[in-house]
Amino acid sequence: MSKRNLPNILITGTPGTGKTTLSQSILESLNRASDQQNQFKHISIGDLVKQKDLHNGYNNEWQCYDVDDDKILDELESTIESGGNILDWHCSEIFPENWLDLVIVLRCDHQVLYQRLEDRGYKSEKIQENNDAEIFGECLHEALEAFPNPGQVVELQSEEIENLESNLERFTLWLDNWKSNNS
Ligand code: DAT
Repeated sequence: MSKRNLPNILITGTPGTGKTTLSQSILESLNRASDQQNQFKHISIGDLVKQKDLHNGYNNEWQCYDVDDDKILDELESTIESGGNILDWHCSEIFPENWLDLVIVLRCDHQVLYQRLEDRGYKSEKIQENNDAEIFGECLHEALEAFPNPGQVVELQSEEIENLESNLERFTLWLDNWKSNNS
C-alpha cells in the first residue's frame, strides 16, 4: 500500500457509545480548518452495508444485517488507498492492519449506555446484549487483538460532553503528530 497524505482512522465501540457523534465532531472541526485536498470523509460502515447491499440478508432475531466482510473490504479498498477516512463501526477485526493508522475504542458506563439504547428504541434483549458486551470490553479486546502495534489502539471515555471535547483535542494532537511523522 502506498504512502497516504492523510491517515485512516477507525472509531469503534459498542453501539450507542458515541461513534457517530465523535466522527461528526472530528469532521466538523477538521474540515472547517482544512483546504479541499486535506478533507476527511466519514464512512459509517453500518450505513454502507445497507446502501450497497453488503450483506446476506436481515437477521430478525438479532435485528441486524448479516454482513459480508469480503464485500465490505472490496467496497472500501480504493477509498482506503487515498487516506483521510474516518470509519465508524462496532467491529474492527475485519480490517487489515495496514489500512488503519489509529483505532479509537469508545467506552461508556453501562447505565449511561442502557439509557441511550432505550432512547433509541432497541428491544430489551438487544440492549442487554450490547450492555454485556460493553461491560466485558468486547470491542476493546477485539481491537487490541487485531491491531497489536503499540499505540495503534486508543481507549477513550464517551459519557459526557466534556469527554467529547477532550477526545477531539486528543485526536487533533495525534493528527498533528502523524502529519509531522509522515510529511
Ligand atoms: P454510536 O454511533 O456509537 O451508536 P451515537 O454517536 O449515535 O453512538 O451516540 C449515541 C447517543 O449518545 C446520542 O444520543 C448522542 C449521545 N452521545 C454520544 N457521545 C456523547 C458524549 N460524549 N456525551 C454525551 N452524549 C453523547
